[in-house]
Amino acid sequence: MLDRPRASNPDLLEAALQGLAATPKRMSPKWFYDDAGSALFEVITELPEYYPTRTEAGILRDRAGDLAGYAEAGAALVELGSGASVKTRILLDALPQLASYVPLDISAEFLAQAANDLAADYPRLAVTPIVADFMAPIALPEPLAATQKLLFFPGSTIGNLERSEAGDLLARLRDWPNVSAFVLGVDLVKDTGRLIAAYDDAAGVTAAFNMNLLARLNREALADFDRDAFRHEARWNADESRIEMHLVSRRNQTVRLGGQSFGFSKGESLHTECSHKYTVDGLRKLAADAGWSVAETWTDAEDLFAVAILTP
Ligand code: AVJ
Repeated sequence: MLDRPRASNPDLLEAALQGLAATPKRMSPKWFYDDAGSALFEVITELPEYYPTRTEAGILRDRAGDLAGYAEAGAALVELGSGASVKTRILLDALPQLASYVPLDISAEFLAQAANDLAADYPRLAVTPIVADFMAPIALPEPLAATQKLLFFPGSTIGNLERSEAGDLLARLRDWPNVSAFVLGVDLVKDTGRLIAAYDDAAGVTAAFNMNLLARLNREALADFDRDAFRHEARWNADESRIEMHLVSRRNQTVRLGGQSFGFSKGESLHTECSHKYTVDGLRKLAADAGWSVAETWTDAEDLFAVAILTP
């Protein structure tokens, strides 16, 4: 047998081989979230420019009293894309009747850590994390299917999906059995300068978060990206009403990955993320088209962010 180097992450390698061969070049934002990327994202959520996290938490704290009616005793809180599970605590504090917490996340280690921390702070709760990519269909373990569920999808993570994919996901969740309600957080369309600043912060944390993908590709997918040869860019795409993150090549260059070569011309970008922004009406329509009833749409005083309460 030849002793050739092997990619430590064949799924990432395969995704990168496809994404770099595409025009324009692109990668799914799900690849941001290795341990370093997940930790950088937590730093982003505390940046002065990054308003979504603290704004959504404020809405949830203000409305916590109104949430109590949406889950019966013994219900499970099921959170999609749970990350560090910070906002979860607001719901758990407001809903003492919840008996279990099921965080779903793509980053296994981060998920285990967050689940452990939460379980330690809420001894009443059965915490059962599920490593899953919510972009793909999720099989519910049997006991969970039969339990009443309050779904929680905060942070405007749904904004990473194309509008049609977001509709598909909402429709799939609508088919889950025994759901009492769905708490969905969505970032709103606003002044472009404010949006760009949130994705290109002065301290450069979002740039580091974006560039971390190149480090990950080098480490896990046999690539030789020169980080100094790319720069972070946040763009507002008005036609699609979304922020896009790009890694823009500073010069003509060739990158090796998994035994293949990929040319980048100067100014060419690797498109790494879409973050779609909604209007409240657009959010209502998205949910209604997927078969949900819209019970509430709560916003903050500045209309930066919306939390919708959907019912089956
Ligand atoms: C986790 C997808 C909600 O789109 O605002 C933050 C990710 N990217 N800064 C977002 C992100 C750059 C974030 N979501």
